[in-house]
Amino acid sequence: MARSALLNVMVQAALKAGKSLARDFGEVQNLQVSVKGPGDFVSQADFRAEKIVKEELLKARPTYGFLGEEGEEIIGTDGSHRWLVDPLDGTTNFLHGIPQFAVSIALERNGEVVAGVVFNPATDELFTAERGGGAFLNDRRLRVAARKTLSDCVIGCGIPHLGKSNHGKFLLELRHVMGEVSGVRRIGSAALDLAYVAAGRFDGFWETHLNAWDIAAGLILIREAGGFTSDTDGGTDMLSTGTVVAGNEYIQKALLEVIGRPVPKA
Ligand code: 2AM
Ligand code: CA
Repeated sequence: MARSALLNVMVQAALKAGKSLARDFGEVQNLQVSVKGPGDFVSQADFRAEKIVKEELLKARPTYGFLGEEGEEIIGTDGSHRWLVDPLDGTTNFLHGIPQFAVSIALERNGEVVAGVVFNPATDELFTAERGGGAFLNDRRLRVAARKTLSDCVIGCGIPHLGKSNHGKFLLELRHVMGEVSGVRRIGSAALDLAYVAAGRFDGFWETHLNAWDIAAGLILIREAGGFTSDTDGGTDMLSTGTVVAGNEYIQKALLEVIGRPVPKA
């Protein structure tokens, strides 16, 4: 597997930030038992990781724009390139000592995602993809799962929580999906969920109310692994709508149809 210089920059930034997160994750496990809990500490861990990623990326490409979850957007002098970065996707897991979180880094060129890296430092799994070059988990080439019928499939999703407005809509989608598939899973990191679709671990995935930095890297991983993605309207505007439906060519279509079904008659 030959990585381009740009992808190497992204990988180095993800590994360095991942090292910082892994160290902080160890501390979270200690703080877990205190009454106050590790809340403030986790916000610090988040900022530290974003700072590392930002420094690494801007050192290598000083003219590119940068949009991260934590800070103000930097508008680059090179108007055609922008980094989309989530330094800690799966914050709730991290806070609770659950080892399912990731650094997610994507590169946009003229509004299109051309490279992506998702790194889970707790499992040392590094997912990478660049346009036309395929998708990889560490050194292994990835391919989406080949199952063609929903009844054989394990489908990932995101579940809304306190403060989100879409509880009723999600329950309706889940009601339709769970009646058609062999299992539904919820990891809690959209970046990892999408990487799992690319790796064939999940046959499909859907979630709404996401941000561009949660999904940009995962979307190219899936595309380069031979999979398909759309927003919940069937369009290609996932980064702006913050909604994703993913799978191979059969399951993506089937899932889109199932989650869009109307309320059943009583
Ligand atoms: P985060 O962990 O970086 O917040 C969980 O369903 C997925 O939704 C995660 O990828 C999570 O990213 C993302 N997400 C986006 N906005 C969120 C929010 N306001 N609260 C919780 N999760 C959010
Ligand atoms: Ca996120």
